[in-house]
Amino acid sequence: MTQEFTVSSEIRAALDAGHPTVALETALITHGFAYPASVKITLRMAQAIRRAGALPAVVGIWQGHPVVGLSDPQIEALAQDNAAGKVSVRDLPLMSVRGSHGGTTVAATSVLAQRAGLRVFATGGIGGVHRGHPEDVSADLPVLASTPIIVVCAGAKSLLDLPRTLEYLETWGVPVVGWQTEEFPAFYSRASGLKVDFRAQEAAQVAAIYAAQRAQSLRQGLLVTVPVPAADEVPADEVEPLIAQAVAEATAQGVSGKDLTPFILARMVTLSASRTRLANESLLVNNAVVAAKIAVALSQAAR
Ligand code: PSU
Ligand code: MN
Repeated sequence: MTQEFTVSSEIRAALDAGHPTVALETALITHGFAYPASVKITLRMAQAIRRAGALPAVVGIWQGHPVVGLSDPQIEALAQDNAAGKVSVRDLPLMSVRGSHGGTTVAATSVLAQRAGLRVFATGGIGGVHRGHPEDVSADLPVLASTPIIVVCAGAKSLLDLPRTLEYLETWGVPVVGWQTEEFPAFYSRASGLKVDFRAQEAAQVAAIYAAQRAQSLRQGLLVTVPVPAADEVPADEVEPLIAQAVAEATAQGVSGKDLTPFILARMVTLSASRTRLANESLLVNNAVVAAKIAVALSQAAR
């Protein structure tokens, strides 16, 4: 039997030594950003994680095989491969037969990273319940409900149905922690009008919640939501009409399923004259730093 997944020697050594590590996804490379912005943002996140004292582990599918700790040349090749797939959990076994490259979503990245022994993962926005299509629920949500990993994000994009997304997380027992905020952030915007379950002021508190979850034998993950830095936010009243237009275009063109999120993201960048792309990049780097702080706090708690 082939190996379930490969862990790079650098990440293996860090895990064995109890050194802080942070997982990164690759769907944002293959489907979130155009080349070469896709590579640049991932390398910026990786660098921010290293500066904050942790080791980045980029997760993706290389020639059909899951890898935790892709090399920089592999990241580059993945980003340049126009045929690379968007890989969620249901796609993992299909990829092993296809043998092609793929970018892993929050769902697939969480599963692979957690099994490799990582406890923290930094991303942009999680998938959720789609607005107007409550039957389209991202696999990110059930995975969060069954995978003990800390996912650091900027909330969920307001193109989703945020109240329904939070209801799902509540039903399935996933705590939603606000990073120095009471309010659930809405990705491009800091405000959503919705509340988180707990406000954490520092990384040690997040590490303590995660430790309590484990001590209580809970299988859920922990969602940490960090507002986009104020200087780079696109306020909700500016984002809303763009989302409405992008969603209407998707419906008119029959875009659905796994293509919906990438389609809307790409349209948002065009419609906002790249302001949403800048906000997206800013929040990704910021989330990487917060995730690294949490990873460091987890390592210190273990000493
Ligand atoms: N949010 C972003 N950019 C992205 C994604 C989410 O800001 O590229 C990706 C993530 O990988 C997430 C996925 O897991 O979209 C959700 O897709 P879907 O709704 O098809 O599950
Ligand atoms: Mn979907």
